[in-house]
Amino acid sequence: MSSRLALSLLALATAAAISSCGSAETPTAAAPVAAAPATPAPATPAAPALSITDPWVKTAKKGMTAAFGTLVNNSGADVTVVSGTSPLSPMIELHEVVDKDGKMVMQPKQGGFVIPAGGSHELKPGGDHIMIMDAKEAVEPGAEIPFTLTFADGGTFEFTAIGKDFAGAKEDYQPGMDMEDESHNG
Ligand SMILES: [Cu+2]
Repeated sequence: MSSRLALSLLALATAAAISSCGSAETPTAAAPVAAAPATPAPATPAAPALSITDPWVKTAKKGMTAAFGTLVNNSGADVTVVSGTSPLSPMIELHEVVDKDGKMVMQPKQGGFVIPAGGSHELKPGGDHIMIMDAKEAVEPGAEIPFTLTFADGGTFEFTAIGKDFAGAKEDYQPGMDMEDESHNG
């Protein structure tokens, strides 16, 4: 082997060593974030037209009692509630309280409860209420009583009202009070 050739080989080896050391740098750029799987947005059902705030039922023995709460209309159109049902009683009516010759009496509300678009309608002792005419069992504090309201357009709304003691209203929803005679005949 000539000395020239040996030098050339050494030069090649040296160059190779330099170049392999020169690129020891590791990539620091963060790996691109994997694109999130293209999951379609969950199908959100249209918000129900109606909701109710703090629904409750006056505790009672069997017989008459009433349900209250604030009906809230989440839609852009008026909602009219025309009837209601509940497993508690086969007879549910929508009532209002009116002043008849200075006496507060309750009676079925003609046309039902109208909840204005984007507004609310309060059901409260002494005012509009969901009348339970013939409860088949006692309503205890904390009881959960399901109700279904039906709209004029045939739609329905279900909620659960909670049994609650209440003694602050002028009217009494127990049978035997004089208001019953006036308001529940036919
Ligand atoms: Cu009533």
